[in-house]
Amino acid sequence: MLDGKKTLFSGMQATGTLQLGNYLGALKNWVDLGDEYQCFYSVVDMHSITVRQNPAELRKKARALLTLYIAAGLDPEKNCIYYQSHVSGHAELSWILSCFTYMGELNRMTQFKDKASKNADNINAGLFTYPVLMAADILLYQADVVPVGSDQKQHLEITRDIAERFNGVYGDVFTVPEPYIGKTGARIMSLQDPTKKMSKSDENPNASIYLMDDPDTIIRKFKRAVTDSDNEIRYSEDKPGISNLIDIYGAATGKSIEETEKEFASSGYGDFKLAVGEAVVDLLKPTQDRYAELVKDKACIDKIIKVNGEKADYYAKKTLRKVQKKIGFPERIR
Ligand code: ATP
Ligand code: LTN
Repeated sequence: MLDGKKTLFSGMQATGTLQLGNYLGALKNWVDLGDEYQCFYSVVDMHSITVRQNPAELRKKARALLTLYIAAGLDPEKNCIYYQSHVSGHAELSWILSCFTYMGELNRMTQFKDKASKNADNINAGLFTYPVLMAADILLYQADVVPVGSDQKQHLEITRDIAERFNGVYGDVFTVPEPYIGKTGARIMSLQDPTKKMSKSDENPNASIYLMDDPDTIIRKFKRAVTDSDNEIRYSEDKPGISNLIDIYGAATGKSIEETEKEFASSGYGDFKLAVGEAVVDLLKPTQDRYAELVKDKACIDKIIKVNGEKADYYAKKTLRKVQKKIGFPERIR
């Protein structure tokens, strides 16, 4: 709760080109939920450097991501869309919260284990304490709700534990946030290995649909999607490829699993894959068109970055000062 309004916070790392899972699992819900809350959407570039980044590329990807938030339908007048690195409160609160987080808790994080195994030559302390920075992001804005894909559920649980632990010592300082995980699209799987989640850092470009893929590429990737050898469009654990396509179709069109199974009861895989591809092309087109327009207006994006960065900083400072006072840091002399 901030200024008497329920607050929503979420963010994405500027680690690559957004893929369909980011859109269906997160971004789409941000747009759908936004009206009810005071919203903060961050490009979490400080999280991105837990994996080595090329500086020029990081800058480019961060700006593209911020522009894409707006292109997807987030209004920068109503929502605070900003770079995490422009608000120093994230790092300051993260340090404080790290003193309220246990090594044992961080050791259990599956994303850490996963990323550490993929980056064996750079298992840095930031990768390990990543969830503390994420907790700081959320608690800094007193967020009530955090829309994310289901892979982030564990990070939300640790955020809640840290907030409750801190509140237990110092009184009601932080709002304890709830995750919002959509009913459809919360875990989109790779098109090449449907037992793995679709991820922007996947090396195989055919495994993911990127938000900026053109229609032909999208259709081609769906045609090549790995499925099983029978020809029945049915949602089932032993049919992960087809079940993933049914999920995608449902999330893109709003149709339930049953409706989709019925619609394609007498179709084969070829027809179904084409229909899924066409639904995704239609879903992404408005965002792609708006993005192409927005990138042309450099001054407008620059202004959004400046104004919203200052707004986020104002709210972050409010919480930070409260926390510092509770802890016993000396007051500033003005
Ligand atoms: P990386 O490959 O760099 O780990 P990622 O593609 O997994 O990146 P993140 O930046 O970690 O994406 O996630 C941004 C948001 O998208 C989060 O809310 C996350 O839960 C959601 N998300 C990521 N992948 C998927 C997916 N396959 N299905 C549904 N939601 C997803
Ligand atoms: N950890 C998330 C990105 C992230 C985030 C956040 C999401 C960082 N801070 C705060 C929601 C709220 C990820 O890897 N997808």
